[in-house]
Amino acid sequence: MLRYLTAGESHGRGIVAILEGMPAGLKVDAGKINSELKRRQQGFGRGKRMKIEKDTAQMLSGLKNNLTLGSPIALLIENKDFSIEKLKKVISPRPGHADLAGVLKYGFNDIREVLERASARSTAATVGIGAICKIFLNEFGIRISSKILSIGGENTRQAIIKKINEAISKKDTLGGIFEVVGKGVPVGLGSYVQPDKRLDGRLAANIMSIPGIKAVEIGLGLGYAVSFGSEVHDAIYYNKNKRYFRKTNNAGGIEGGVSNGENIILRACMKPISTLLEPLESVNIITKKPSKAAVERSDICVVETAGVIAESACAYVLADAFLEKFGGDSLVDIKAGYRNYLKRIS
Ligand code: EPS
Repeated sequence: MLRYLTAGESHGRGIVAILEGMPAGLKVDAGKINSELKRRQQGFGRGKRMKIEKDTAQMLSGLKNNLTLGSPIALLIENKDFSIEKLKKVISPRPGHADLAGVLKYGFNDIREVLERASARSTAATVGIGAICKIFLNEFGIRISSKILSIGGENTRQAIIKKINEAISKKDTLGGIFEVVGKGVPVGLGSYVQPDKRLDGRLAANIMSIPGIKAVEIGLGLGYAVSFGSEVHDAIYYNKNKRYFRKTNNAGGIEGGVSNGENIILRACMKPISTLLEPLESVNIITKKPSKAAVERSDICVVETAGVIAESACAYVLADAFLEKFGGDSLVDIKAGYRNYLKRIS
């Protein structure tokens, strides 16, 4: 139903995204897109680049008078730092980054040719697209949020800040775990009829595609492995308002690859940023001699940012699944279909 493509290098002219499949008649407030882009740039532990860039989206197509036309929506986020042609050659791959695999795969002798596109700067495009998907989902009362659960093993704000300060002073980096919650998601998004229609699979794939993410769990996730079935499956009840409900939500709002009407809950682990100011051992790709890994300007900790990007990835998947279920070319038709569906299942 929905699809998107991104383009752009970290220090190229800008980051571009094209989203296709949004129905006509959706009011898109550019301020909402820009506030999401701003959220992506924030968080304790971000690096110097975020002081240079003030990400804002220029809407190039797909809108007239702030209303979607049903045609592809293209947006551009210009880079203030577009020094790509002048930047130094990089010859010592950073462990953890795409550097080594990238030069070998594409046949480059300068890691710069890899890292410019592999950079997480491209996630500005994901967030721009996600913001439009959030605006769409909000029309149906669906809201997505995220929060940090832990950073470097610490889980209180004070201890987290202390740990990040420790990483800064040690010239090191930190990862952590964040949680994303989707509220107001109706029962019936996704399907069990084909593996690629399963909502949990689609969410996990899109979250795992965010640079630096190494694990995703839905609901109780890995916790399921240590319990009896009777302890973890969410018993079903029915109330006077003619609604099925659960007292627990270990399933994270998805059963059989289909949303079950409870909140969608997922957690993901972001690894520590791989550019280290005190670099690890590596190898010079020209001489093959030992050489410390390259040092590029980077961040110390971006777990909060990863949460914002994951919200966008979820918004994209939920909007896609929503359009698959209630699809139509215009928002009015989708709303009518959605009302009918709610009536039928009540
Ligand atoms: C990022 C921009 C990048 C990095 C970071 C994320 O800018 P620069 O390379 O100029 O500092 O700060 O990218 C990475 C962590 C990475 O590994 O590539 C951004 O816009 O979020």
